[in-house]
Amino acid sequence: MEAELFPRERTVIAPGAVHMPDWLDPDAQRRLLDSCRQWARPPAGLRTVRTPGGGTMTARQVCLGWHWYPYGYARTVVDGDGAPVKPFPAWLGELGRRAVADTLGPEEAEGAAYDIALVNFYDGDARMGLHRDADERSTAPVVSLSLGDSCVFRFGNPETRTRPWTDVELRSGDLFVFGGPSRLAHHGVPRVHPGTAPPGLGLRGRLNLTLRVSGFPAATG
Ligand SMILES: O=C(O)CCC(=O)C(=O)O
Repeated sequence: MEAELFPRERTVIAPGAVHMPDWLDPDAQRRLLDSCRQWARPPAGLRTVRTPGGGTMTARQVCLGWHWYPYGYARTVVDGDGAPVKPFPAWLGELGRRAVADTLGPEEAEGAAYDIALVNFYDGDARMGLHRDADERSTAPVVSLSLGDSCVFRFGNPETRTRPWTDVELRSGDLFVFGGPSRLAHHGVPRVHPGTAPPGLGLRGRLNLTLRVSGFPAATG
């Protein structure tokens, strides 16, 4: 990305919702992309998500730790190949806690046992409608990491799918964390800007990882 006239800075978008530009350096982005490529392989790999109304989500998805389907979690890909969900690696949980400590402070990160990752891949004109991440039992902050093409990330309010909202440009390497009063805010991706990924990354399209704490008892599911 060209040098900015004004450097992008940490911004509080709403109470408990923080955008931290360039949190992952180019090496960290490449390593995370390599992992995403592994996770995307079958079994339990990248899939098209079908919604109960008969539609499909345009972003394709792979899950770690717990498998998300509309609208719940399971230990196997109940709406796909039926394989066990891939494990959630300990290093990703550490990354999640560090992300929360760097944005909301160390107290917020304490005890946040991240155990779910949803990895969304946007190519073509994929996007994501406004929704809330409300299928988890824990109120721990959601950690969002972006790789590849930049996008418009729409961050709204917990009450309605309508305004007020704030449109934030998320670029490769950016971190966005939402917790506290913003944990259940509506959010979505109305637009991805094709061809804007850093040339050295080697990704066409956009990947987003959200890390979440399930709050589920370990033995169920
Ligand atoms: O792609 C993004 O930045 C948002 C992803 C998202 O909203 C989700 O996984 O629930």
